[in-house]
Amino acid sequence: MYTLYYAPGAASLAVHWMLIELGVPFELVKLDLDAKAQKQPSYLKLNPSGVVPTLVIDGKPYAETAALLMLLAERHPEKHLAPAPGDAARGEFLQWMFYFANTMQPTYRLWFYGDEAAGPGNEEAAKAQARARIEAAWALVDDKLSGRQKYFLGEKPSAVDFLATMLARWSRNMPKPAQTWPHVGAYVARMKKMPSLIEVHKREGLTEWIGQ
Ligand SMILES: N[C@@H](CCC(=O)N[C@@H](CS)C(=O)NCC(=O)O)C(=O)O
Repeated sequence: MYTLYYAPGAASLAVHWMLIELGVPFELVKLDLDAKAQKQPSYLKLNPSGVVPTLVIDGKPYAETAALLMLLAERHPEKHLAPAPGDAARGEFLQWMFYFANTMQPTYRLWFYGDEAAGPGNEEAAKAQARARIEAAWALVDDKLSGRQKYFLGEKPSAVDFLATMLARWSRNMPKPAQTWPHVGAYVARMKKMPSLIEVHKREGLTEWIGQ
């Protein structure tokens, strides 16, 4: 049994979306981030970093969005959301999962939590750095998507697409949203047609971005 601790539109969205796509039973626990529910002692026992998501699997809590996507994909191999070890596509799969988790996602944290990285009063400088890095990252991704494949690994979606699409969504109110790049724009338009992505927006009460 799965229990996902989440907040609407946060990093938990990719995991919630994948649970829906997998069609497995799960429970949700919504956290109010503005009320700092993620910093309460009871939650810190599950996730000592005090962030969402946390996914409890058979009573044991696990964290880190990209790891959770990889774990879920591995636990449900019949859905083919991750190439198995030894598969020719495995290297590219790992590369892009780590690119988004390790290179791109932290720059969004810098954008949304500028004071955390640069100290109070330096938020604007941190955001300017973050913006430049996020835009450079989307330019690189645009180049990758300029080939003819529909998804990151080819003709079928994988865990990479769940992470990449969520990160593209996060740029929606930035000066240059990810969809501004032509190949990313075409990719995002394709992803937005995925019924499970539309469904997770409904379930989290999110109206922005998905219908645009
Ligand atoms: N590396 C973590 C980052 C998670 C994260 O930063 N989550 C944000 C929401 S998108 C959060 O919980 N923010 C509340 C806080 O930091 O207090 C992951 O990928 O799961």
